[in-house]
Amino acid sequence: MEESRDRYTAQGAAADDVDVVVVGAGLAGLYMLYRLRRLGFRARAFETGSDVGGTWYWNRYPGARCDVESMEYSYSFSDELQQEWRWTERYAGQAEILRYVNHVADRFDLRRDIQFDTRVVSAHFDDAGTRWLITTEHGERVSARFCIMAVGCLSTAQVPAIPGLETFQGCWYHTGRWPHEAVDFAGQCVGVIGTGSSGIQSIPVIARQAAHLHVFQRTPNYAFPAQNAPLDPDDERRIKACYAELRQAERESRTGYMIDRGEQSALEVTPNEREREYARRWERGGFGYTSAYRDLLTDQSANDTAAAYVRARIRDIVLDPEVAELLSPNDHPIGTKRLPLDTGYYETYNRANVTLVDIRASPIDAITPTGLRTRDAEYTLDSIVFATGFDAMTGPLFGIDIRGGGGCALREKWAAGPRTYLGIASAGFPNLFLITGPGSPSVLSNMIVSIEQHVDWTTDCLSYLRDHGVERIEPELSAEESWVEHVNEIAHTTLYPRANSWYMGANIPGKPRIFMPYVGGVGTYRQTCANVAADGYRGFILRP
Ligand code: N01
Repeated sequence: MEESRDRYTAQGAAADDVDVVVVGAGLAGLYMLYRLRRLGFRARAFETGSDVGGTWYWNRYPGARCDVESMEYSYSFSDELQQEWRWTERYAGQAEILRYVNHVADRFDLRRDIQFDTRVVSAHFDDAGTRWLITTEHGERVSARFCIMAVGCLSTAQVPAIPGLETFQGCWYHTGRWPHEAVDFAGQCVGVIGTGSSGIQSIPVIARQAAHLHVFQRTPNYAFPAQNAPLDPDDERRIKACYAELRQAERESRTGYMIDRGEQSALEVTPNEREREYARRWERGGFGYTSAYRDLLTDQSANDTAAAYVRARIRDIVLDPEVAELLSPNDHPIGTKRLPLDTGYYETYNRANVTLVDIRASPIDAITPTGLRTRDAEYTLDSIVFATGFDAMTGPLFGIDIRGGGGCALREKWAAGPRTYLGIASAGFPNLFLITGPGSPSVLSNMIVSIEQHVDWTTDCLSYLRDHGVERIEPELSAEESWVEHVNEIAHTTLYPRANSWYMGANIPGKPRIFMPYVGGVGTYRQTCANVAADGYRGFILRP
């Protein structure tokens, strides 16, 4: 590759030069390394963790499991890989996915380009040299023509600022930073704070181990059965026989995974028909529920029918009517927060050793040395589990001091909300690429499909730049403004903005409320990106 060899010098020492620095060695970083190497780019990846896996490396909490079916939540880039790997369950658990990611790293010999136990603390663009200078927590500096942020969307764990945590004499954990050693809750009184996907997956498992479990719930959430089961070998054979077609269909779909999408309005069928359809989907399990009718995520009255069905199931399952009522969501349309898929969640509240505490009615005042105090009661706890989520999408990027041309900080540019062109790049930050960034389908899709699309698009772009002698690429401000407006406009044609979700930044105090992912669909988005590239990277400024 033709290169300008400007060398940064740091404290008298020459910095290392590569073509591309990749930040993160999760699913995105690994595939990025694979592609870069095949295209002949010299790349180096930095990873905070001690091994590969990203989300699946950190989220080791009891019950952690993927909510996309395992045959679809896997890479498609190598047919040998997808044919040889054997999943054991319909939805893979964390340990199995981590084994898979390790297998991929070994099979394609990716580890040799990854530096583990290394947090990137800053990435600064040098206008004169057209290079990025990346600094790690250990003080190493690497200079690269291109910088690729493969930092994940849900990797900045959020522990709420509850006074007194430092005085707690027991152990506390965050689901997204779970220890590698087994945590044994046997005989303990445990408190779980939070009832999002992580809480809903971990609560049934912790309840089976602990002497007593208190669940501190601020907002009830809809949970839908995963109906997980061992993977049927006939299903596996059938899918493997036509994997290429399945993967292509996923790429062209709305969500990146296969669902049975209803074309009717929920309001044009009879209540009995609706009930049968919802029951059928409940029995089948999985994300397909909010696709039962075409308007469940765009029409409040349609959505109300689907929400009412799940509330009725909660009343069927939970024996104590007061607890059932407390567990019944009523503040947001179903599906406008990511729908947690559960295994025995509501049934768990029938156990004698589980107590649901309503911290909306009686908020947590403080963590105490012996437990937790709400406005009305004191709870003695041996361990506290924070299932309190993440500073999503922007948090991982803001955790690095990213400065573009003229020293402009990404944090400042995005102070009122993320601004990208296609969710891939941001004006004023040349040669910086975001994998599954805000403004792309990302967290609304089968992540691995979106990751592969972004990595393919970005690496094709790098090849194009190399072949055409282009040194520098960044979005035009006008293209970015139009994209941000489009992302926002299309989000407001749906019910999504009605929920206080992490999609909206609403879970982080002070974070701007902007719907961050692109809701227009994986297939449509993919075509838009392909058209931009086919038009010579329309909307980007390319400088020789
Ligand atoms: O986090 P969340 P999560 N005091 O933000 C509560 C993915 N994921 O880790 O709603 C008291 O959804 C908060 O209450 P409220 C998936 O995309 C996937 O569970 O803000 N409570 C809420 O109940 C998912 O959507 C899988 O009132 C506080 C909970 O904590 C995303 O990760 C599994 C609080 C946080 O829910 C995030 O899920 C797990 C406070 N100060 C996660 N602050 C799969 O299946 C927050 N809460 C692949």
